[in-house]
Amino acid sequence: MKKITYTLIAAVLITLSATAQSKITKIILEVDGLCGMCKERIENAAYLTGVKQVNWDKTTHELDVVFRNDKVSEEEIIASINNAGHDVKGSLASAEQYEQIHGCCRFRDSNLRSKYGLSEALCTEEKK
Ligand SMILES: [Cu+2]
Repeated sequence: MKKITYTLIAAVLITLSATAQSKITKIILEVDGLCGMCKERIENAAYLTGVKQVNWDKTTHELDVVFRNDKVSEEEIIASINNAGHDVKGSLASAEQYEQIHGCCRFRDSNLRSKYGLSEALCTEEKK
């Protein structure tokens, strides 16, 4: 009986410490994009190991990310999105990274933006 009690206490302690260690973080990033193809590209880029949930809203441009901060960092997620060619508020994609973006997804193009009813791009330097 004593042994069972100790085993139970040990099990409870292990469960408690595991819960304390797995740190689930939720962040919302503003990510520029236009269409459903952008959504797929952005979400795939953000879905790194340790990321539990991603959802980019085409209208609000908000990307919800739920991740384990002991497995992956916010910086790594942002870097991956930039690497896929998309601008994140506070961290724009380089010209080379943006170059990979498909012609119909050129979210910095002011003509395309107005077609989608979008206001000014996060990247205001380059209008092409
Ligand atoms: Cu697109």
